[in-house]
Formats: sequence, C-alpha cells, structure tokens
Amino acid sequence: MVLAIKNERTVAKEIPVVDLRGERSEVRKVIVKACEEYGFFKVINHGINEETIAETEEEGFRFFEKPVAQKKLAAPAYGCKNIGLNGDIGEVEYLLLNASTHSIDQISKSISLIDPLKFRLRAYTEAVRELACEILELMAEGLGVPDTFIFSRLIRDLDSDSVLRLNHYPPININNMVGFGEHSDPQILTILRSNDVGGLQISLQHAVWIPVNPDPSAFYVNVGDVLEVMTNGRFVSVRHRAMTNSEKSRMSMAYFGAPPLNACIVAPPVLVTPQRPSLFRPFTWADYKKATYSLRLGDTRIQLFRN
Ligand code: GA4
Repeated sequence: MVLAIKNERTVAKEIPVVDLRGERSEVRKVIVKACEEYGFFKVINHGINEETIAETEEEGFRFFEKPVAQKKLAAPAYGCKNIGLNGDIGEVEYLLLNASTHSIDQISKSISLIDPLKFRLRAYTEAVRELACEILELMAEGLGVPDTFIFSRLIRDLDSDSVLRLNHYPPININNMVGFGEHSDPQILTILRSNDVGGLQISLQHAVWIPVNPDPSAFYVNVGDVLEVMTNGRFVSVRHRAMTNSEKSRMSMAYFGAPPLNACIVAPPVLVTPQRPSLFRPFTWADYKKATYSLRLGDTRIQLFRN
C-alpha cells in the first residue's frame, strides 16, 4: 500500500545529546530541558556493553532473514504489516514481546529457531531496563521530586508491563513510504536504537518532521504518555514515525518501560501547584492500555484523561 504524503515539511534540527558520563547536576538539567522541549534526546556514553548490543542485533537480523512461514510460527509475537487491532498498516515486520524475563522465556516455546535470540534478548532487556531506570532517576532529581525512585520503581517492579519490540524495515523501491506511522508511545519511557540506517523522524509541530540521524553507538530516548501525565504535563510525549528507504534494511530495537497494570498514574504533589493545577485525572495503566488499544495508532489518547 502506498501512503501518499502531502503538505509536510522536513526540517534539520539538532537533537539534544545527553552524555551520561557528565557531571550529574549538569546531566539532569540537560535531560529536563530536552524532555520539556522535545520529549526526546540522544544518550551517549550509556555504559551498555557493545557486544550485548551487537549480538542481539545480529540474532534479530538472523530471525528476520528466515522464510516467512517459519517466522509466522512465532506469532502472535511475530507480526507483519498489521499494527495494533484497528486496521493500522505499515511497511514493517516485527517481534513484540513482553519484557519480563519470564515472558521472553515463554515466547514460542517449541520453536528452536528463536532460541539464540531469546538468549540475547534477556541480557539486552536487563541492560536497557537499567539504563531506563538511571535516566528516570535523573529526571526525578532534575524535577526536584523528593522520591527520586517514583518513576523507575514502576518499571523495576516484577509485574511491570514493559515490552520489547524489534522492528525490521526491508528496503522498498519507492521512497518515502511509511514504515511505522505517526504516534506517541503510551508507556513511561522508550529506549530505542537502530542499525546505521536512517528512517526515524520526530515531530514537534504538526506536519513538520525532523529526521533523526542513525547512531548505532547511542540510544535515543522518548518520553511516553504516562511520563507526560506523571510530570503533570512538564514533559511532552513525542510524536514520531519511521520511514522506509530503497536501499538498506533497517532494524530498530525498542524497550518500552511501562508500569504494572494496576499501578495508579498520578503526578507527585510537588508537580501540582496553584500555578500549575492537575492536568489529568488519576487512572491505572490498565485503563490507559485499554484506551490505547481501542484507538488508532495516530490518535492522541492522552486527551481522554484530561481534567
Ligand atoms: C506504539 C508503541 C509500541 O510499539 C506499542 C504499539 C502498539 C502495538 O503495536 O501493539 C500500538 C501502538 C503502540 C499505539 C496504539 C495501538 C497500540 C498499536 C496501536 C494501533 C507496542 C505500544 O504499546 O503502543
């Protein structure tokens, strides 16, 4: 399916960069500013073992190279073109897994073809979860929230509903095809990386797109809807999409840090003031997830929870 794209602009803009080896007080300042202005930033010197990343990526590619009939044995974790439950389509194939160790072990139990990948994903998921927690703690500090574990606790919880997604965008002969359409991530925080092929774009303004340069040595971080709510709108959940290209395969790996289903999503008192009254009503992650899956990919579900 060719998706015609009209009346859009692509502009060059510097994406904020956070050097995790920098001075802590400076790092948290840069993070807060990036989350307020972009809801998006790049992390360098993240400390995650290069081999863990490279081997996971290799196994991911090895999986996507298999014949379709074999990949389909990994359904429902494996999907092709269909996104969500309401008819969204993209030029993408993917593996979508619950990110708890238990669930990674459970995927397609009988399918040995996925075994080496499962093994890598376990180590990879633990590493990116830790990175997400470190960033969330810096955010809480930067915002002056006394309980600095307020965000990270939710994704460290054994019942956290976090997911891991491998997206594969095969090259397509037509330029400017939508691989994964415009949306914001519903969860708390997304930790994303890709091989050295571009395609990711973010949007700060309707119909204006900023291409994000691929950097396999770095991670990109997206603020999700839940973090927008928990910061009472100080941080913005960023709208983004992935485009395909006509030359090279792109593979991205995204960890979506989410709360447990029964967690109550509400901003801490320090972020709710007379000057900045509460923007959202309290709800559970289960409520939010239900709303997310009842809507289309590009819909802004956060509006449903406004006061
Ligand atoms: C976008 C972010 C994650 O990839 C995801 C996606 C989910 C899915 O593919 O099943 C959704 C999409 C994402 C948001 C709206 C709904 C749900 C597809 C869709 C149309 C796994 C997630 O949590 O939300």
